[in-house]
Amino acid sequence: MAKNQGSATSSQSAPSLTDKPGDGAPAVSSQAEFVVVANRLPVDLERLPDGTTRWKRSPGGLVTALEPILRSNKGAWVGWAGVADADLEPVTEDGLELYPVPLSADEIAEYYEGFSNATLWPLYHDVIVKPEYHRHWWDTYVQVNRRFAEATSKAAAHGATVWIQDYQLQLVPKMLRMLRPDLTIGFFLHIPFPPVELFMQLPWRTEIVEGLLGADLIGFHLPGGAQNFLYLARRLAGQPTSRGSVGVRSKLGAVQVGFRTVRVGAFPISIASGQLDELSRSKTVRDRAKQIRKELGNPKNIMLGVDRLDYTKGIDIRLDALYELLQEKRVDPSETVMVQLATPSRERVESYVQMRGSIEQTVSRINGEYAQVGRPVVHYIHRPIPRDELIAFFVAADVMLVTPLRDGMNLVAKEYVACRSDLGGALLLSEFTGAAAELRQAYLCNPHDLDDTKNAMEQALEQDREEGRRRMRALRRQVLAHDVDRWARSFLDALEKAGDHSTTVVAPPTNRSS
Ligand code: GDG
Repeated sequence: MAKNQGSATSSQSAPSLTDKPGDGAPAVSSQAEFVVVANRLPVDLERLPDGTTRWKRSPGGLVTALEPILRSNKGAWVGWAGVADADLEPVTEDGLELYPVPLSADEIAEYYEGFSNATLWPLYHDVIVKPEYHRHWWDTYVQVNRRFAEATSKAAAHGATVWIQDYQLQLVPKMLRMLRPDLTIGFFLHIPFPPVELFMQLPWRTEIVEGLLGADLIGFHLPGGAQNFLYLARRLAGQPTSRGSVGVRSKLGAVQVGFRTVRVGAFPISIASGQLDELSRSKTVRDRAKQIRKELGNPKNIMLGVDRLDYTKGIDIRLDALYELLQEKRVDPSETVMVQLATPSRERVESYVQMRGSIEQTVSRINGEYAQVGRPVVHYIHRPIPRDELIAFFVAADVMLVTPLRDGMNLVAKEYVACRSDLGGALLLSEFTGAAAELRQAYLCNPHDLDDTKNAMEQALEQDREEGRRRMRALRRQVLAHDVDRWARSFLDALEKAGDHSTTVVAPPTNRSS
């Protein structure tokens, strides 16, 4: 993708790109039978120094999984283009129909950084950080969700199937159903759904539950999330309120909302494991992995962390564990190196600014006390790195550190396993990730228990080669058999069954085996 569209007449703050036929990118021809709705489009609008703009592909698991389905079903994607105040017409880019939803700078601050990432994100992740409840953030969340629903309503053909993604858009299912009762609507939550005691804090808890109940199928990573939701649906949406809630009855896997049945289920997401396995076997990646080991001084053990810099990921915990193991001389700084790749994330949200400061202090403290000149113990990189380079790091690492306090799934754990066709390496994995339900042969730890985390880290560092191969073989069997393609198909199959008023069948892509 990333073709220069060259059609922008952009001002510094507000690019206005109106793609018409003949402007370089073809306009969208007709309504779509299958529509994906996500906060972000699978492409970002990039502003070039000369003032023009272009689409740059932002690859992610979701795009990889859904692209073949989109292509074989006249699919469209509704989402924000990543730039404030950009007024963009629907456009076909590299064969994908894109419906950009505009967001103003204020809306980004209140709907995205505010309600999504400083209210919902911490609330849904066990209130690791205190969620902030602001009425004006909520108002903007409602306003933006309505805009997404309206854009989707325009994009979808009669009887189409719509798949809405994640916590930023929890009101869209109900709003869309009111606009378009003919559609089959699915919703998938990529983060944990919290237990009732936490969810009940939310001043707008009833509206959120009712918003989700607009879908025909609501998917979570784990059965626990589905159960939490079922309980809340009965408790919140089941009682008649001044807002006029409808009566709700729930049983295992389904909620009865008036005459409609809403299905609820667990669909653990995965990665394009076959593709990653193949890439990691290439000579270029293998050579680069060797070179990385050499650049790090060929230490006996390389430990690796790969995360968005987020307080849920437990980066501080793995650093504290390493620090204490060094203090207790259970880890030798002359033969152990840790690499932490930390992608910048949500840098304007206050709790992220504070967390970054404290992590960087711990890195300095460890290096200050244990590094030699030219030989840091912790290598900390705070910028995104290219995909191929990331794969080479996975191949090079002896121990992968995945220690979140709470994580919906954690794809990094699965990516590491997919990259280890040599059966080398060990995975340290927090019990509080969705991935831990599947990756039982990892070195599991409770990240709230520093001693337990230290012990598991030590065991992973000292694992016997044969034991390591046995564990990795079992982990790989799970990850290679359950890939992201299988995830998408299982959700869409269930959605098709759930949407009894549907006239559309979402066909699987023709070029894949099942
Ligand atoms: C949310 C949920 C759930 C990271 N740094 C770089 C880079 N990455 C890639 C990883 C991985 C992805 O980003 C991160 O995915 P995670 O699943 O680990 O975490 P979240 O971003 O929090 O994702 C999570 C997920 O949604 C899917 O449902 O699993 O629980 O929180 O693919 O490899 N990629 C590149 N450079 C980097 O520096 N190229």
